[in-house]
Amino acid sequence: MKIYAPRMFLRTCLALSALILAPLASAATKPLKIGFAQTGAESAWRTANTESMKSEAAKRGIDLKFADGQGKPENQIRAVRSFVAQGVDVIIIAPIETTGWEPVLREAKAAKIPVIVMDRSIDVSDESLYACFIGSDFAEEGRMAADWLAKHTNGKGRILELQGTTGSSAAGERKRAFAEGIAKYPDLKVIDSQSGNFGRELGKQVMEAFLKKHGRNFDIVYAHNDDMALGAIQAIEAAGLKPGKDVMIVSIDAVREGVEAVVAGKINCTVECNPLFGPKAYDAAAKLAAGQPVLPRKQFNKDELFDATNAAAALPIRKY
Ligand code: GYE
Repeated sequence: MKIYAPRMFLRTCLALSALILAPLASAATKPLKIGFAQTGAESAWRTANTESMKSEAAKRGIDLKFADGQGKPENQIRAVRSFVAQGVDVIIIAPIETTGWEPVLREAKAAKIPVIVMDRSIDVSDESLYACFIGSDFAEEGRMAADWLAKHTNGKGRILELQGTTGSSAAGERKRAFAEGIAKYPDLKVIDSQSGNFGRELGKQVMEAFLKKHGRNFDIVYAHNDDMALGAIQAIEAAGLKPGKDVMIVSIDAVREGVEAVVAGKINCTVECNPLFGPKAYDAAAKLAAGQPVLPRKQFNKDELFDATNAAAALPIRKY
């Protein structure tokens, strides 16, 4: 009897701990339910971003609710509201515009659903409305483009600017930081600036309008993304000019086609903006779902720049 007592005690302990641990273990293996409000499908960058988010979710067994905003802010707000109604564990947004988010984020907060702002930033008066930001430093990208241009033009040239989506942090910061970067060079000037909404077709149309308006009286095109630069290249070639030679072209994203255009000598420089957020975003989501904070609260990718000196070597190892 005496011999068996400790054994029985041990057995009881094991049975009890199994009872206690079972629900915890099943909570840990329950797939995370994540709502992702994407901007739309405006560019090659966006396609790579969506791919990264979907494939990484599949790899991790995440139950992903994907909403394509089709470029309309009201669609995104509606999507986030429906994620709240569905009771997802975490919400991720890639905001089209910086403004308009407060009411729906307050609803998510009231429902205790943490929100990750990814890619582009938002303006809110209450920073506690989202848990963390994971994205790119658009101001740094604009600065890098400006510095490259200043160096390769000896601080001289008339610039036509193709802006991204009006109201987006990506366009706003790439414009502002670029303007600041060239401000030290009085002979390097933006002579016209229009939105091409980050799209290839619109980039081409805006460039056609620029060519009609300015004739040959410009030297440089600064596009906020590769898609618009590639559209502009079509318009420039149709006008009988050589992109990369007659017109210097600087853009942002460094998607595969952009880097290929650098190798072909048609884009002079493209500043990288990495779209592969899947792993980082879901690491953060898992932490938040477990009640842990994501630190640092704002995380920025480090981006490179590609021009004639390094594009060819980089091409075979580009992942997007
Ligand atoms: O540069 C552009 C896309 O927000 C960084 O959005 C993103 C931008 C990217 O459509 O191609």
